[in-house]
Amino acid sequence: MRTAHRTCPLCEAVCGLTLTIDDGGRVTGVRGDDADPFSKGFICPKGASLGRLDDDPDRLSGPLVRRDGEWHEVSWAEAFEAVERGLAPIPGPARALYLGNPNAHTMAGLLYGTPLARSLGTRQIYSASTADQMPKHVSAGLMFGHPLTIPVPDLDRTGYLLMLGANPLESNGSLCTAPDFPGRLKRLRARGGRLVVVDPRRTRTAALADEHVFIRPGTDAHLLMGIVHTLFAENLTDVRVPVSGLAELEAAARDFTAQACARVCGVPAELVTRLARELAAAPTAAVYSRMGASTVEFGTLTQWLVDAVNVLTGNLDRPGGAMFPRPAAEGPPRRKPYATGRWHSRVRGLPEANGELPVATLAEEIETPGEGRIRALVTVAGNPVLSAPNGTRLDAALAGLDFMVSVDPYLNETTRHAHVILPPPRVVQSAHYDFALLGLAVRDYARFSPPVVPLDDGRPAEAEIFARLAMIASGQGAGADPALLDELILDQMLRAAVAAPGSPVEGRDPAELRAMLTGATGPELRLDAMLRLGPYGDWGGRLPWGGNGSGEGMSLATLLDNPHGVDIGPLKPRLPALLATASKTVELAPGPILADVPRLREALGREAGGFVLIGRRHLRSNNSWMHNVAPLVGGTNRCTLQINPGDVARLGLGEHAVVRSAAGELTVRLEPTDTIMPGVVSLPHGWGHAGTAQLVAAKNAGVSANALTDESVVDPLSGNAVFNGVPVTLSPA
Ligand SMILES: Nc1nc2c(c(=O)[nH]1)N[C@H]1C(S)=C(S)[C@@H](COP(=O)(O)OP(=O)(O)OC[C@H]3O[C@@H](n4cnc5c(=O)[nH]c(N)nc54)[C@H](O)[C@@H]3O)O[C@H]1N2
Ligand SMILES: Nc1nc2c(c(=O)[nH]1)N[C@H]1C(S)=C(S)[C@@H](COP(=O)(O)OP(=O)(O)OC[C@H]3O[C@@H](n4cnc5c(=O)[nH]c(N)nc54)[C@H](O)[C@@H]3O)O[C@H]1N2
Ligand code: SF4
Ligand SMILES: [Mo]
Repeated sequence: MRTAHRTCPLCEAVCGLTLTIDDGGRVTGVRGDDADPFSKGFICPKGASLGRLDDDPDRLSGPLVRRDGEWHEVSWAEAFEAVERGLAPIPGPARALYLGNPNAHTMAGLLYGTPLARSLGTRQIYSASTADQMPKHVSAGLMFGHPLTIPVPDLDRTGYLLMLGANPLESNGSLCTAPDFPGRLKRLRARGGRLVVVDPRRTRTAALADEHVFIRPGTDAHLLMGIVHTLFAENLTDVRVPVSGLAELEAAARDFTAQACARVCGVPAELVTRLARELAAAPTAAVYSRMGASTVEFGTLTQWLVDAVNVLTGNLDRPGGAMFPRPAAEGPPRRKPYATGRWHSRVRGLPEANGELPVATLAEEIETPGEGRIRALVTVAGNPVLSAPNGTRLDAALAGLDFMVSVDPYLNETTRHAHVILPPPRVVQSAHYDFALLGLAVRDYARFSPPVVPLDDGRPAEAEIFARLAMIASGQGAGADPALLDELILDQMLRAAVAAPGSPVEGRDPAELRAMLTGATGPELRLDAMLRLGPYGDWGGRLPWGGNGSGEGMSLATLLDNPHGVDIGPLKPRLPALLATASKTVELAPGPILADVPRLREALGREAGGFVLIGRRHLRSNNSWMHNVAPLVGGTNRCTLQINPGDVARLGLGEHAVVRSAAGELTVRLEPTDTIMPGVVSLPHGWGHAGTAQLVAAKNAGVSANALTDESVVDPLSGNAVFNGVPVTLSPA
């Protein structure tokens, strides 16, 4: 028996865990790491089940190859050869890549996703981002110049938090890395701050708030426009950062009076004006929104308005407001201003964003004949059959591919269509650094976890699987040495750094820098380089990393010496230096966004009628892939349709109902509850388990919400899927 420390990879809260490991390398106990300066011992039921997840007997222990409908266990060498045979005959433009959500939590996904995408030689790149937060990337790109320049609410210091479409008591937070989010919200209230939650359901987060506001799904942009209108109309604006487009924003908001907006949202007009006044009057305030206000038909407009309100109330980039983290492994600044639509999807002509096409168009890109039709697909850590809009259609499309390879620990609804499945090693056998999430954290903080248990003989790390796939895709063959790819990438990184004017290593010799790097593997060497080049790095970073006066710069060795993590301190103002827009100001009225405002204006005239569907998350679940861990399924974690009891009575429904949308129909079990607005129904996603090798999940199959969501409707600016506010009809089963 021994203990080991590791960051939890299961959600965005990056909690430190202390694991008990037995002699066989099994995880026998998990608790929160009290010595972690950021999470301070916090843990949730998912983190506590990490051992069960790690030990799940249904996880694949080695690669599988499908021949004539039968699965065969093969060696790793045979599996990579099968990938080469399958991929080589298919030309680049007919290949596609889908990267799922856990790639945001693995070093492999963040370090090799882009090299793999490039080596496939295609523009058919997809990810879970267009089923999630792409509207935020697009609004941040257009307003601040970089799609990752995303402000987070300064949770620990703010005096007023307006939260729209987020439920951190279940999700533990998203695009806002904050271990023990519930505790931080309670402390906000305890210090006299105010929390207002806007949600069509009275969630656990809403129950904890000072005020909960029901809103008709999909109408947050109207609510926020009403607030912007009021701020201008009542002279409440207090802009403290350099901006462009202030007058254009005021003009855009002119028709959106509190009365006009309130009608659409189903909220009282007095509330819209009061929220505007409270935000303006609060000593510090932040507006924060997530999934519920992103995966909607006005997703990008909503995300833009969130930050526009933060600017107008003087709260952007100030302590207690909405601030920009400064992560230790921050990359070099962007040079070219941000733009979307540099190319368009082949079938529907949807714009590229961040180099990706919308997952809502993936099925038709596979089905539709013609040049550039997708014939081969690589998926890594994704289950789009359950997570993409109209997953039913995608399920059928995947069955028609010439070749598919999936990197995933499970044979599931998506990977069953693959010809080759390559399972990554266990969580505890992988090193961990949160390249993405630490850039969204409410404190500047860094933590690296080396593997807790060594790899089994002959088993590749996930980074090596990625590197091998990339080398096969670029024609170097199944036998190429993956270390060569890491050296190539390191060389490019160091060359760019020494050539960049003002970089801490400007003019130095890349070979000399390469010789200084330490790390046991390619990913660790690359992390070391990024830390040393970063803002606190020992190659000339301008701040002491720990604020402890040591003056020592950050490197991989620093993090290995501090296994519980390093607290760098509270967020600090970063504007205007961070801005990468052409004007070097915050763009309050970017052209593409203004061009979408008429659509919002037209919707002012809409009459509410009929039912709309929204989603739901549960603390003991995670999208589609934790339903095979017995302690996490059952109880309240069930696939039911929440509906207001008044609607049940009015429609004469029984225990089940048939739900129909433009895309499909389902028979679902009802859960009447007055926590949901009349006219709104809520179904969690990620259920509908079928055709998998997961025994527990099969017994708790449920139905897939994405049999109802409609892939033909997207947020036009980002191409993002619309999961909330889907029109449906209900009838007795
Ligand atoms: N336990 C658990 N944690 C998770 C996940 C999980 O599945 N389970 N998933 C992870 C992932 S991938 C993500 S992206 C994050 C998401 O993190 P969050 O966004 O915090 O999570 P959700 O529970 O989806 O919260 C969305 C809320 O929006 C509400 N809503 C729906 N439609 C609307 C609308 O039109 N307007 C408004 N104002 N509200 C609306 C819903 O009722 C819901 O309460 O969670 C992550 N963490
Ligand atoms: N209706 C509806 N649909 C939704 C949502 C919603 O709220 N409502 N939410 C959307 C959101 S926010 C998201 S992010 C997407 C998620 O969409 P996806 O990412 O496509 O789906 P997940 O269910 O997260 O699938 C994750 C997969 O990764 C595998 N996996 C887990 N860990 C690892 C690992 O370390 N390495 C590898 N290689 N594989 C791993 C799991 O076995 C699983 O197959 O779903 C979206 N879909
Ligand atoms: S809150 Fe998230 S990071 Fe923390 S223990 Fe739970 S799943 Fe892991
Ligand atoms: Mo997500």
